[in-house]
Amino acid sequence: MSEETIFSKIIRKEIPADIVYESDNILAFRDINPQAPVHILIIPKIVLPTVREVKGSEHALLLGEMYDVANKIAVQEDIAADGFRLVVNCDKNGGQDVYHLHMHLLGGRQMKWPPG
Ligand code: DGP
Repeated sequence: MSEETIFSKIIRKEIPADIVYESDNILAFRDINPQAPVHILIIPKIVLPTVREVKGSEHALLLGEMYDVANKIAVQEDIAADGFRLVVNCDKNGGQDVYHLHMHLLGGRQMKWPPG
């Protein structure tokens, strides 16, 4: 997969971001347009444009690491005890704007259901 988005530039540190976590496979940084007191994007360093490109047989460890990172950051940001929300938008109806797979970690306030 080679489709580049702004997130590829953030991974390569060509544009700045407020990075809160980095490993060989994952980067996490604060969303530029936060929808909650804590709003962090957790992304794989490989380009998977949407959830539809995710294959359990190939990406299970990577997805597992994304959840591990979400839990780690939730503790780091002091939102683990009260709870938080993880969101992955997919394509037009899902409200996806950036076509590089990302998990939103949202917390620090009461979330509503159903989401908008
Ligand atoms: P989505 O709608 O699920 O594709 O979410 C994309 C998110 O990415 C959106 O909440 C805003 C955020 N975003 C877009 N461009 C940038 C950027 O250049 N820097 C940072 N930190 N966040 C960005």
